[in-house]
Amino acid sequence: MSDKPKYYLTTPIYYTNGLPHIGHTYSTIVCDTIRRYKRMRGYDVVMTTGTDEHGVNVERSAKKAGVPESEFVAKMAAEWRALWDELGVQGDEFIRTTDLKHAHTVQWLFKLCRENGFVYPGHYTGQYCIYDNAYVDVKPGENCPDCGRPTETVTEPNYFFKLSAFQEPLLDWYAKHPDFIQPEARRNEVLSFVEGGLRDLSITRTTIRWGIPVPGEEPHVLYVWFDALTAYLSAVGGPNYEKIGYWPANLHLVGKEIIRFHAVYWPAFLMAAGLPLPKQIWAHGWLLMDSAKMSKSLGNVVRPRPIVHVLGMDALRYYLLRETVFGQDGNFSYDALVQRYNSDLANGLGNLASRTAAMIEKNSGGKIPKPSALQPQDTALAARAQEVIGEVLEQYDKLGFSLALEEIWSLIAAADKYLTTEHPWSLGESEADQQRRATILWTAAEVLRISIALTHPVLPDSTTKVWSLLGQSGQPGSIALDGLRWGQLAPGTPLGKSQPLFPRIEKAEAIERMEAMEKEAQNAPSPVTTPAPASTPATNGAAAAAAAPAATDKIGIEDFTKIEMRVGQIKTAERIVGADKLLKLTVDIGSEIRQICAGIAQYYEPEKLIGRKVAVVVNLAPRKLRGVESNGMIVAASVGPEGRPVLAGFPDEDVEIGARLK
Ligand code: ME8
Repeated sequence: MSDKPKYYLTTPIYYTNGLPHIGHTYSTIVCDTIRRYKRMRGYDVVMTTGTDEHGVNVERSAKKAGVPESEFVAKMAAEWRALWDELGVQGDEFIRTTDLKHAHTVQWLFKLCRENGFVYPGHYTGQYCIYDNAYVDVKPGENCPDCGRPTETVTEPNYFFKLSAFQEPLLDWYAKHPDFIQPEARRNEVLSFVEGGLRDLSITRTTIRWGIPVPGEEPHVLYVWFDALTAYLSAVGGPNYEKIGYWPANLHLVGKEIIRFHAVYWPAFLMAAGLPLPKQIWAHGWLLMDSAKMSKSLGNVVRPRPIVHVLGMDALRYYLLRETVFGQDGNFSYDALVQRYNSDLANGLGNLASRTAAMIEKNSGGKIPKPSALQPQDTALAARAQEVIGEVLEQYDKLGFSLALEEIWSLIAAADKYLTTEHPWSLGESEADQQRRATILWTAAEVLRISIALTHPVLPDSTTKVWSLLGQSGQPGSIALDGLRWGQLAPGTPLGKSQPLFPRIEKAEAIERMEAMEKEAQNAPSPVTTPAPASTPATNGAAAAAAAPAATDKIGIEDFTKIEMRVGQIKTAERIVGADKLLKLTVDIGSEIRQICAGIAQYYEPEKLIGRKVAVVVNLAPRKLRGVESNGMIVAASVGPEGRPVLAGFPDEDVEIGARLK
């Protein structure tokens, strides 16, 4: 067992009756950022996310899709999981409330509450909101006060939880643990709710089939919130939580609309069962679209994938954490997103990295130079960087992501200004000038190294590229932030390969592409009703020409822009044993080197392909061909009846590697 201090945090366990939008993405990215940050501070961290798969809503959605509930939720959970992977989210535990280990934990918790005298049988009649899975305090015929949708009158025999018995214990707990609920406004809201008196809570249902049964008491199934909240515990051992060692959680991060479930019901269930309570519940604000909460029911959602396809996952992560003050509501706008991308990422971090590396390449033989006599402006920048380290860690500890990033970007701006005022490019070749230039370039590179270490939890992808550009070993995620100090950049370290970070993008075009993809996604059928795409190896090898499309098959420009094609250069090519048609290629596409399999082995000699420029579809999902991973597709014409592949190329002009085909 690790002797590092443990840190356990959770996202909400998301409903599977819809697909993730950037509201869900926000909570998950925040958790992932905290997870990465805590690791860099020396903690043994576990993060749980997952899917909340029971309830009448799922019953109805599955019926509508014409599939069994289990199939419905399995497909939806896979979609959620895949998206988190694409966003670089490193969840350690993905718990599904249909997992067997979860059902056991829920039944165990119910049993403990019952044995301790906090569960009793009764009947309940009330207005129920099937969308929020909660009884609501309205009259028959009235809509849900939370989501505005119709409620249903439900009468059923069920088991009650004696929530009323926990008013005093909860108030006592809140008083003794002033940081239990964050931020302050949410704490006050919960306090006044509990001070107003607590009514017992119905925690089983007999009107719903799709849920975790109460053993020996069928048709009672457990109330979805009793079920879902327990997922936090079942992910880390359930009844064996002590042995696993991560419970109680340090942090449940949720949106503000579910604070009551987390800060009142959940601690009451745990108290009733005699189990330890989580240390903190943090309820963040909402992402708004046109001033309303972004939500599936209002239909005003924006999905993460189009943004990731056009700007990259780091751009979305940066925007979400920088633009909204954590805890408050924040408006989403494509305009602000692209603005931030161009100004902070392309012109800020990206530019500092590329200009510093280019100058070191040119003047210092591609090795980190050795600084010599320092001038006041060098030491001032060093002092500022050292100060920023402290301030950023302090902000991250308070979940002040926006301020932390502001600090880092002020350091980047200071380094940019320093380069401009010191203008190392205009120094000559005298010994003194060379030494001065070396000092300036080392100083700029050291600012970059520190900025990268501090930014890594938010921008995992691009910081990894800059880290290797600076010739640093390992991954930035393994930096110990507690030991980060000015002056640790070793002179003489050779730079790594330069990779484009944040290519500048034309705003109108970027927005048009994202909006077109978003529209397309909204009109797409649910993944549960859509058959999986047929597996056609040719699409990942050389593109075999499909039959010419019929006139009615024409596509719009928005479909075409979804395909990202770039100029690539073949670096290596080799045959694959046991696959006569396939070649394994490595292709430089500007931003990275990709491994791609192409079905051209019968027509092209591998050694003759080296150095050849080709058109590459770069945003195809990776797949395995004959056990070899292929990450992209080389474009080729298919000629003659046998479909001989002829590689598309650029014979007339020397095109830049990575240039986009439009
Ligand atoms: O409530 N802005 O699941 P859910 C910011 N299954 N965050 C948002 C958001 C927005 N516009 N919309 C959603 C459930 N979220 C239950 C949770 S936990 C044991 C059970 C985020 O799929 C935010 O974190 O409706 C919110 O609390 C959560 O998604 C709701 O996800």
